[in-house]
Amino acid sequence: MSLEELSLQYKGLFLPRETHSEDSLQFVHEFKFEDDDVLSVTYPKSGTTWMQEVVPLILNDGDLTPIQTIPNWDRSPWLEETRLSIVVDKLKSPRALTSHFLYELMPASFHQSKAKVIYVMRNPKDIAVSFYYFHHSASFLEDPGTFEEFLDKFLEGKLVFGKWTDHIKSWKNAKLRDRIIYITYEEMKEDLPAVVRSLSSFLGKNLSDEVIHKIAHHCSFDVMKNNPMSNFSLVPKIYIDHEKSPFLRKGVTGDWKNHFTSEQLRRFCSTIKKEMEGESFTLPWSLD
Ligand code: PPS
Repeated sequence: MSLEELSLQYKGLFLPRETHSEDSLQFVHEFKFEDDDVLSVTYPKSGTTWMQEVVPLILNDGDLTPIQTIPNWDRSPWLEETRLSIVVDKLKSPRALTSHFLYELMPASFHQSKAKVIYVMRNPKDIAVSFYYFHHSASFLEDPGTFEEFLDKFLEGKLVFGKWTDHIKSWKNAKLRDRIIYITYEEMKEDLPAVVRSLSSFLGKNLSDEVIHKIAHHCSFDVMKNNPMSNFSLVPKIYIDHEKSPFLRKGVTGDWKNHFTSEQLRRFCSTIKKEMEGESFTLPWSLD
Protein backbone atom coordinates (compact mmCIF):
# COMPACT_ATOMS: atom_id res chain seq x y z
CA MET A 1 0.00 0.00 0.00
CA SER A 2 1.09 3.58 -0.60
CA LEU A 3 2.17 6.14 2.01
CA GLU A 4 -1.16 7.94 1.54
CA GLU A 5 -3.19 4.77 2.11
CA LEU A 6 -1.23 3.74 5.19
CA SER A 7 -1.10 7.19 6.80
CA LEU A 8 -3.28 9.93 8.08
CA GLN A 9 -2.17 13.48 7.45
CA TYR A 10 -1.78 15.97 10.26
CA LYS A 11 -0.51 19.50 9.79
CA GLY A 12 1.58 18.49 6.80
CA LEU A 13 2.95 15.25 8.31
CA PHE A 14 2.13 11.67 7.33
CA LEU A 15 1.55 9.51 10.44
CA PRO A 16 1.03 5.71 10.46
CA ARG A 17 -2.69 4.92 10.80
CA GLU A 18 -1.82 1.79 12.75
CA THR A 19 -0.64 3.81 15.75
CA HIS A 20 -2.28 7.23 15.27
CA SER A 21 -5.88 8.37 14.95
CA GLU A 22 -7.96 11.56 14.86
CA ASP A 23 -8.68 10.89 18.55
CA SER A 24 -5.03 10.50 19.51
CA LEU A 25 -4.20 13.77 17.77
CA GLN A 26 -7.00 15.52 19.62
CA PHE A 27 -5.70 13.92 22.84
CA VAL A 28 -2.21 15.32 22.33
CA HIS A 29 -3.64 18.72 21.46
CA GLU A 30 -5.41 18.79 24.85
CA PHE A 31 -2.65 16.98 26.74
CA LYS A 32 -1.62 18.59 30.05
CA PHE A 33 2.13 18.60 30.56
CA GLU A 34 3.42 18.52 34.14
CA ASP A 35 6.49 20.53 35.18
CA ASP A 36 8.46 17.38 35.96
CA ASP A 37 7.69 15.56 32.69
CA VAL A 38 10.66 14.40 30.64
CA LEU A 39 10.08 14.27 26.89
CA SER A 40 12.52 12.43 24.62
CA VAL A 41 12.21 13.73 21.08
CA THR A 42 13.64 12.11 17.98
CA TYR A 43 13.25 11.87 14.26
CA PRO A 44 12.57 8.11 13.75
CA LYS A 45 15.57 5.79 13.92
CA SER A 46 17.71 8.24 15.88
CA GLY A 47 17.75 6.45 19.24
CA THR A 48 14.14 6.59 20.46
CA THR A 49 14.00 3.09 21.96
CA TRP A 50 17.40 3.63 23.50
CA MET A 51 16.12 6.73 25.35
CA GLN A 52 13.00 4.83 26.42
CA GLU A 53 15.44 2.54 28.26
CA VAL A 54 17.83 5.18 29.61
CA VAL A 55 15.38 7.80 30.92
CA PRO A 56 13.13 5.55 33.06
CA LEU A 57 16.25 4.00 34.59
CA ILE A 58 17.66 7.42 35.50
CA LEU A 59 14.33 8.59 36.90
CA ASN A 60 14.12 5.41 39.00
CA ASP A 61 17.69 5.59 40.33
CA GLY A 62 18.73 2.50 38.36
CA ASP A 63 15.87 0.28 39.58
CA LEU A 64 15.38 -2.24 36.76
CA THR A 65 11.66 -2.81 37.40
CA PRO A 66 10.40 -0.47 34.63
CA ILE A 67 12.56 -1.98 31.88
CA GLN A 68 11.90 -5.53 33.02
CA THR A 69 8.14 -5.31 33.48
CA ILE A 70 6.78 -2.60 31.14
CA PRO A 71 7.08 -2.58 27.33
CA ASN A 72 8.91 0.49 26.08
CA TRP A 73 5.78 1.94 24.38
CA ASP A 74 3.97 2.00 27.75
CA ARG A 75 7.00 2.89 29.86
CA SER A 76 7.69 6.08 27.89
CA PRO A 77 4.68 6.39 25.58
CA TRP A 78 4.62 8.44 22.41
CA LEU A 79 2.68 11.64 22.90
CA GLU A 80 1.00 11.37 19.53
CA GLU A 81 0.09 7.68 19.55
CA THR A 82 -3.25 6.06 20.43
CA ARG A 83 -1.63 4.15 23.29
CA LEU A 84 -1.08 7.30 25.39
CA SER A 85 -4.71 7.78 26.41
CA ILE A 86 -4.85 4.13 27.59
CA VAL A 87 -1.75 4.28 29.81
CA VAL A 88 -1.49 7.91 30.84
CA ASP A 89 -3.19 7.43 34.21
CA LYS A 90 -0.79 4.63 35.11
CA LEU A 91 2.36 6.71 34.54
CA LYS A 92 4.23 7.56 37.72
CA SER A 93 5.71 11.03 38.21
CA PRO A 94 8.10 12.15 36.94
CA ARG A 95 6.64 10.84 33.67
CA ALA A 96 8.84 9.74 30.79
CA LEU A 97 7.27 10.59 27.44
CA THR A 98 8.41 10.24 23.84
CA SER A 99 7.65 12.08 20.63
CA HIS A 100 8.55 12.19 16.95
CA PHE A 101 6.65 15.46 16.57
CA LEU A 102 8.08 18.80 15.51
CA TYR A 103 8.39 21.54 18.11
CA GLU A 104 5.63 23.47 16.35
CA LEU A 105 3.20 20.60 17.08
CA MET A 106 3.65 20.68 20.85
CA PRO A 107 0.39 21.41 22.69
CA ALA A 108 -0.18 24.71 24.51
CA SER A 109 0.47 23.16 27.93
CA PHE A 110 4.01 22.22 26.88
CA HIS A 111 4.87 25.90 26.54
CA GLN A 112 3.29 26.78 29.88
CA SER A 113 5.13 23.98 31.70
CA LYS A 114 8.76 23.46 32.70
CA ALA A 115 8.82 19.97 31.15
CA LYS A 116 12.31 19.02 30.02
CA VAL A 117 13.28 17.82 26.55
CA ILE A 118 16.03 15.41 25.52
CA TYR A 119 16.55 15.79 21.78
CA VAL A 120 18.49 12.87 20.26
CA MET A 121 20.11 13.29 16.86
CA ARG A 122 21.80 10.73 14.63
CA ASN A 123 23.86 10.97 11.47
CA PRO A 124 21.16 11.19 8.78
CA LYS A 125 22.99 8.72 6.54
CA ASP A 126 22.67 6.05 9.22
CA ILE A 127 19.05 7.09 9.88
CA ALA A 128 18.25 6.56 6.19
CA VAL A 129 19.74 3.05 6.27
CA SER A 130 17.99 2.10 9.52
CA PHE A 131 14.66 3.52 8.29
CA TYR A 132 15.03 1.65 5.00
CA TYR A 133 15.29 -1.69 6.83
CA PHE A 134 12.45 -0.77 9.17
CA HIS A 135 10.25 -0.18 6.12
CA HIS A 136 10.93 -3.81 5.17
CA SER A 137 9.88 -5.23 8.53
CA ALA A 138 6.96 -2.92 9.46
CA SER A 139 3.74 -3.76 7.64
CA PHE A 140 2.27 -0.35 8.55
CA LEU A 141 4.89 1.45 6.45
CA GLU A 142 5.00 1.50 2.68
CA ASP A 143 7.29 -0.76 0.70
CA PRO A 144 10.61 1.13 0.57
CA GLY A 145 11.45 0.11 -3.01
CA THR A 146 15.16 0.05 -3.82
CA PHE A 147 17.61 1.87 -1.55
CA GLU A 148 17.98 4.47 -4.33
CA GLU A 149 14.21 5.05 -4.38
CA PHE A 150 14.07 5.19 -0.61
CA LEU A 151 16.82 7.83 -0.48
CA ASP A 152 14.73 10.01 -2.80
CA LYS A 153 11.78 9.71 -0.42
CA PHE A 154 14.01 10.46 2.56
CA LEU A 155 15.45 13.59 0.97
CA GLU A 156 12.01 14.80 -0.18
CA GLY A 157 10.49 14.01 3.24
CA LYS A 158 7.88 11.77 1.61
CA LEU A 159 7.89 9.47 4.62
CA VAL A 160 6.08 9.24 7.93
CA PHE A 161 7.11 12.14 10.19
CA GLY A 162 8.36 14.17 7.22
CA LYS A 163 11.73 15.52 6.35
CA TRP A 164 14.73 15.02 8.63
CA THR A 165 16.06 18.54 8.03
CA ASP A 166 12.70 20.06 9.04
CA HIS A 167 12.80 18.05 12.27
CA ILE A 168 16.29 19.04 13.28
CA LYS A 169 15.72 22.70 12.38
CA SER A 170 12.49 22.73 14.34
CA TRP A 171 14.08 21.53 17.59
CA LYS A 172 17.50 23.17 17.17
CA ASN A 173 15.80 26.52 16.77
CA ALA A 174 13.37 25.98 19.66
CA LYS A 175 13.97 28.63 22.29
CA LEU A 176 13.84 26.35 25.31
CA ARG A 177 17.10 27.45 27.02
CA ASP A 178 17.83 25.14 29.97
CA ARG A 179 14.73 23.03 29.34
CA ILE A 180 16.42 21.17 26.47
CA ILE A 181 19.54 19.04 26.10
CA TYR A 182 20.92 17.84 22.75
CA ILE A 183 22.47 14.38 22.60
CA THR A 184 23.75 12.39 19.65
CA TYR A 185 23.42 8.67 19.00
CA GLU A 186 27.15 8.72 18.21
CA GLU A 187 28.02 10.13 21.67
CA MET A 188 25.94 7.38 23.23
CA LYS A 189 27.87 4.78 21.23
CA GLU A 190 31.18 6.40 22.14
CA ASP A 191 30.66 6.74 25.89
CA LEU A 192 27.26 5.78 27.26
CA PRO A 193 28.19 6.24 30.95
CA ALA A 194 29.22 9.85 30.16
CA VAL A 195 25.86 10.51 28.45
CA VAL A 196 23.95 8.89 31.33
CA ARG A 197 25.89 11.11 33.74
CA SER A 198 25.09 14.32 31.87
CA LEU A 199 21.43 13.33 31.45
CA SER A 200 21.24 12.58 35.16
CA SER A 201 22.48 16.01 36.09
CA PHE A 202 20.17 17.61 33.49
CA LEU A 203 17.29 15.78 35.21
CA GLY A 204 18.44 16.79 38.68
CA LYS A 205 19.47 13.28 39.70
CA ASN A 206 22.66 12.71 41.60
CA LEU A 207 23.52 9.11 40.76
CA SER A 208 26.58 7.23 41.96
CA ASP A 209 29.15 5.90 39.49
CA GLU A 210 27.96 2.41 40.32
CA VAL A 211 24.37 3.23 39.32
CA ILE A 212 25.51 5.05 36.18
CA HIS A 213 27.50 2.02 35.04
CA LYS A 214 24.63 -0.30 35.89
CA ILE A 215 22.29 1.82 33.73
CA ALA A 216 24.79 1.91 30.85
CA HIS A 217 25.17 -1.87 31.01
CA HIS A 218 21.42 -2.48 30.85
CA CYS A 219 21.15 -0.05 27.93
CA SER A 220 23.86 -1.69 25.86
CA PHE A 221 22.77 -3.00 22.46
CA ASP A 222 23.27 -6.67 23.41
CA VAL A 223 21.33 -6.44 26.66
CA MET A 224 18.47 -4.48 25.04
CA LYS A 225 18.34 -6.88 22.10
CA ASN A 226 17.60 -9.66 24.59
CA ASN A 227 15.07 -7.69 26.61
CA PRO A 228 11.56 -8.65 25.41
CA MET A 229 10.23 -5.43 26.99
CA SER A 230 12.42 -3.39 24.65
CA ASN A 231 13.13 -5.35 21.48
CA PHE A 232 9.57 -5.24 20.08
CA SER A 233 9.33 -9.05 20.08
CA LEU A 234 5.97 -8.66 21.90
CA VAL A 235 4.54 -6.99 18.78
CA PRO A 236 2.75 -9.57 16.58
CA LYS A 237 4.64 -10.56 13.45
CA ILE A 238 1.90 -9.15 11.21
CA TYR A 239 2.98 -5.66 12.35
CA ILE A 240 6.75 -6.10 12.72
CA ASP A 241 8.44 -9.06 11.10
CA HIS A 242 11.85 -9.41 12.74
CA GLU A 243 12.81 -12.12 10.26
CA LYS A 244 12.75 -9.50 7.52
CA SER A 245 14.85 -7.16 9.68
CA PRO A 246 15.20 -7.18 13.47
CA PHE A 247 14.14 -3.95 15.21
CA LEU A 248 17.47 -3.82 17.05
CA ARG A 249 19.27 -4.45 13.79
CA LYS A 250 22.99 -3.57 14.03
CA GLY A 251 23.20 -0.69 16.48
CA VAL A 252 26.38 0.76 14.99
CA THR A 253 27.57 4.05 13.56
CA GLY A 254 28.70 4.27 9.95
CA ASP A 255 26.63 1.42 8.47
CA TRP A 256 25.81 3.89 5.67
CA LYS A 257 29.25 3.10 4.23
CA ASN A 258 27.95 -0.38 3.37
CA HIS A 259 24.96 1.04 1.48
CA PHE A 260 25.67 4.36 -0.26
CA THR A 261 27.27 4.54 -3.69
CA SER A 262 29.55 7.54 -4.23
CA GLU A 263 26.88 9.19 -6.40
CA GLN A 264 24.19 8.65 -3.73
CA LEU A 265 26.55 10.12 -1.13
CA ARG A 266 27.23 13.18 -3.27
CA ARG A 267 23.52 13.80 -3.87
CA PHE A 268 22.58 13.16 -0.22
CA CYS A 269 25.24 15.52 1.15
CA SER A 270 24.62 18.32 -1.31
CA THR A 271 20.84 18.22 -0.67
CA ILE A 272 21.28 18.34 3.10
CA LYS A 273 23.95 21.07 2.91
CA LYS A 274 21.68 23.19 0.75
CA GLU A 275 18.80 22.80 3.21
CA MET A 276 21.06 23.78 6.09
CA GLU A 277 22.23 27.01 4.45
CA GLY A 278 21.56 30.05 6.60
CA GLU A 279 20.99 28.06 9.80
CA SER A 280 22.72 29.38 12.90
CA PHE A 281 23.70 25.91 14.14
CA THR A 282 26.10 23.39 12.65
CA LEU A 283 25.57 19.68 12.40
CA PRO A 284 27.73 17.51 14.67
CA TRP A 285 28.80 15.23 11.79
CA SER A 286 30.79 15.82 8.67
CA LEU A 287 28.45 15.37 5.73
CA ASP A 288 31.04 13.95 3.36
S1 PPS B 1 11.94 4.18 16.16
O1 PPS B 1 11.22 3.29 15.19
O2 PPS B 1 11.94 5.57 15.70
O3 PPS B 1 11.44 4.04 17.53
O4 PPS B 1 13.45 3.66 16.09
P1 PPS B 1 14.63 4.12 17.05
O5 PPS B 1 14.53 3.40 18.33
O6 PPS B 1 14.74 5.60 17.07
O7 PPS B 1 15.90 3.62 16.24
C1 PPS B 1 16.22 2.26 16.06
C2 PPS B 1 17.73 2.21 15.85
O8 PPS B 1 18.37 2.40 17.12
C3 PPS B 1 19.21 1.28 17.36
N1 PPS B 1 19.32 1.01 18.81
C4 PPS B 1 20.50 0.96 19.44
N2 PPS B 1 21.76 1.15 18.98
C5 PPS B 1 22.77 0.99 19.88
N3 PPS B 1 22.57 0.64 21.17
C6 PPS B 1 21.32 0.45 21.66
N4 PPS B 1 21.16 0.10 22.94
C7 PPS B 1 20.21 0.62 20.77
N5 PPS B 1 18.86 0.50 20.90
C8 PPS B 1 18.34 0.75 19.69
C9 PPS B 1 18.53 0.16 16.60
O9 PPS B 1 19.38 -0.94 16.44
C10 PPS B 1 18.19 0.87 15.30
O10 PPS B 1 19.35 1.18 14.53
P2 PPS B 1 19.93 0.25 13.37
O11 PPS B 1 21.01 1.06 12.71
O12 PPS B 1 18.81 -0.06 12.44
O13 PPS B 1 20.48 -0.98 14.05
